[in-house]
Amino acid sequence: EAPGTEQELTDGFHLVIDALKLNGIDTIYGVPGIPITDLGRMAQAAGIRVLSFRHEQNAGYAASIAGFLTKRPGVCLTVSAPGFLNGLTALAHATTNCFPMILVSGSSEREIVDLQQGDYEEMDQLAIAKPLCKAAFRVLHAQDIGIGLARAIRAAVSGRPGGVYLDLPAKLFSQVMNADAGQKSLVKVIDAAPEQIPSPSSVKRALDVLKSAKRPLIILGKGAAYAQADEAIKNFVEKSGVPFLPMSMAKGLLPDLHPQCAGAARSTVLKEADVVMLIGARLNWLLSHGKGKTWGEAPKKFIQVDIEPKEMDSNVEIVAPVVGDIGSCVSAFLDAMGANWTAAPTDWLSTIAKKRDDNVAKMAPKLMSNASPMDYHGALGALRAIIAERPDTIFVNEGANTLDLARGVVDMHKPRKRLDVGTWGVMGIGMGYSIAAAVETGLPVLAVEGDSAFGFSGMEIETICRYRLPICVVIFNNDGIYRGTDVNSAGDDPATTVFVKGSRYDKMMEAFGGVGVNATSPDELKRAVNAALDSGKPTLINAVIDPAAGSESGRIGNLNPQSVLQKK
Ligand code: OXT
Ligand code: ADP
Ligand code: MG
Repeated sequence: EAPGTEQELTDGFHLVIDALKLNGIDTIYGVPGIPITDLGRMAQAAGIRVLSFRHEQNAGYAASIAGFLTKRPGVCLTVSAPGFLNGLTALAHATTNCFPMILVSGSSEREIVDLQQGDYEEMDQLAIAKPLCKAAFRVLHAQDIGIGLARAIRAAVSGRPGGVYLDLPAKLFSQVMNADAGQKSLVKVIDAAPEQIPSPSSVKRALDVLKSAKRPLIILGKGAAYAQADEAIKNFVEKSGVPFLPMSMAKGLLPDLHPQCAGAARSTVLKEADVVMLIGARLNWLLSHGKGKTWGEAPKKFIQVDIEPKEMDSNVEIVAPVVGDIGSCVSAFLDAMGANWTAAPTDWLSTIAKKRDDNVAKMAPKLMSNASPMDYHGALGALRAIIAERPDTIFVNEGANTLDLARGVVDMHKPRKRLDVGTWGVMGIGMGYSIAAAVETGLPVLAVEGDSAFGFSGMEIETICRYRLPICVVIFNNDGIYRGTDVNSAGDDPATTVFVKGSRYDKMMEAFGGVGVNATSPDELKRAVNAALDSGKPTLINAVIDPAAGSESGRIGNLNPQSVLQKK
């Protein structure tokens, strides 16, 4: 055969890009460098949106939340060894949170890496990624790129979603093959996350248990938000008449102000419920493992709806496991409930309503405070009103007090509008999440960040300005981690939990051409946020919070180990 002309050839670069496009992947989050700089350029030229970050961890968090928001794998692209490792935290985070994501990383030459001969950025990346993700693949030949990407996509989104690693050695990109054969080698993934229909007997068992309850409770988790079965879930909850408790990122799946919402009566419902149906929520630390003081004395029966069979009985006995995708499970419940389902007993509903109204009434006056410097409640009262008026805004949230208090104060009105630290309680998701939320949804984003939390991804405000994204970052600046008042009694160094007092984070934003505002009262804060959301201009508001206002570790101070020898 005569050697082909340029038009008849393709190479690794182009096959990767063609494979992504064939599978509808239109956005890449990453950081360029050897060996993937040209891949990014060519992808951009081919119409893929390539967002270039300042640190791979933030690009990775962006990809992970893109997966949560779209049910398609978010893609993060990194260079070898250090770039790969920077992205790996986010890949592990995606796996832990059940978000579909693919970390695509360039890597060095196999022959040299395996003999440990000291290649440029040498590292056995596949081996390192494996224990931290759902699946890991390496492609050595251009003709396998199509299959490699197909496997990565399917692994990320099918069953319980998670993070997948795809290793692409530098040499692969310049490998050449016949263009026709190359095109034929690509795979369009059909039905990547097939419906998983629950068994009819498991559906009947679950409804029988639910029907027998005197004090039933439904707990909605972020798996339910991910499922995008919003109507079916709403119909099921309403038809059942059962009160529901949203986990943090499930807030808004049904509105927080829904009459059946028990969010403001959390401890009461967990203690007193006799039957608990978990939908896309795990009985992990956030639910005290389904046992102990939080759950009260009365015996409980758990029903669990989850796509992952191994989740059942992970912490306590599940009397009615329902394995399937949430959309199918909830639809099956609706079908099997029939026309005359009896709603939950009214005395249970009124117990909850009373507790909820008490808690809401207790909080109300705190939200009206216009004190300066602000406390958390005063500042959050202003933000809560803004979100009520602009329910489509995506609310990103991290910190300790900044997180825990915002979760309670700021009601969510629509599904998948609250994005936060998730299963690990990790700091650093803020700017990556905000960028992906703006890019994937086109909606405005309000990121409410503790000053410490912001520091983990703060450099990405340059990225926000560069892409002119409609993101308003509010920093709750209390001069430190939890509080800004700690002192070091042993020497001249500052205490370990405090920062430079009176820092002006708003000035950082101005350095990149964004809008910076210093807000010292709830009124100023409210004006500045409204202006930012109206204009869509990248904005950072330094909200000055009383350094003494917070408490150690927010609402989870009980998790700190205590020294027997030294009491705080
Ligand atoms: O029913 P009761 O009476 O009990 O009342 C409850 C509700 O019914 C009621 N409620 C309401 N009342 C009235 N109205 C309304 N609307 C309403 N809604 C609810 O309020 C109470 C409380 O309700 P809640 O919040 O639902 O219930 P509770 O009991 O808190 O729930 C338990 C949990 C466990 C589910 C919940 O607390 C939760 O989800 N917690 C998540 C906590 C979390 O993940 N925290 C983040 C990690 S903390 C720490 O690790 C930090 N670090 C270390 C670090 C990390 N994380 N990562 C990395 C990479 N490196 C280091 C650091 C560095 S935080 C941190 C920085 C902190 O400093 P910042 O400056 O950023 O932040 P500041 O603290 O602001 O300074
Ligand atoms: P939360 O932190 O909100 O309590 P978790 O992350 O602990 O939520 O739990 C989410 C659960 O949802 C996981 O066990 C996961 O397997 C499950 N899940 C995710 N997507 C689906 C889906 N489409 N159908 C059924 N279960 C799902
Ligand atoms: Mg702080």
